[in-house]
Amino acid sequence: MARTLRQKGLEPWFPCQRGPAQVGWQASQDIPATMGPQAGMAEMAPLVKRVRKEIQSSHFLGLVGPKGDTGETGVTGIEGPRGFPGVPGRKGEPGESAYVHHSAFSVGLESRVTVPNVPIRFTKIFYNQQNHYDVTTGKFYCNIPGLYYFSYHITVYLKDVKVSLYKRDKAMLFTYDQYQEKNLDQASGSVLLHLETGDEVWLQVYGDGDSNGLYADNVNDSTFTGFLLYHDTI
Ligand SMILES: [Ca+2]
Repeated sequence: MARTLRQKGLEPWFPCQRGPAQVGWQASQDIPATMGPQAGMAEMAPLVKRVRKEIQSSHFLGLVGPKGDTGETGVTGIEGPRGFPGVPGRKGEPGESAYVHHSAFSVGLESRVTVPNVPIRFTKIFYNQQNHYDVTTGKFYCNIPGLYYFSYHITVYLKDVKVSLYKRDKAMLFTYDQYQEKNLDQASGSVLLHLETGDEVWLQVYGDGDSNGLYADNVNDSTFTGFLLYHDTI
């Protein structure tokens, strides 16, 4: 192709020498002696126009230009389809048996209390499945550390009643009821206590022994109840 262009009187020309995009061909016989690489755009315009015309008529393709800048990031595509379900996880470890955290009792008097200042023995069993209440001693023994609820409901007859709920040889709760002649009275108390393993809880008449009017018969009960509300977390 260069030979064909030269036959047409064109010579290669680099007007500004800034890059291959500005390389072209011009009619050698039309280049003024004063026109070189430093020629102004106004002087070069006619020659550029003629060169372009010659290039178009000879189907001349210019040299490949420099690579352009990177384009902007495209729009985010649509979400893909849902994946397959994962593999099932391993079976968990067996949990703690709920039974180990059971502790409850509910017992009642079967006869009048006559002995003061010793644990009252409640021998009528409403519930004592774990045997944490000892019928022979009249004491509840803590096997599970935690928070416990205790309550007692006492029938008062013939004498006043002064009764205390003890924990580890210390009276925690006091109840005093004065007996009214020819009448039946009731006395009661309840409390929440935190117990450690081995703690003992019981009811006991306090005072000089003259206030032991706790009473029970076939139609009048006196009861003592306790149960674990929350066990301590380990
Ligand atoms: Ca009373």
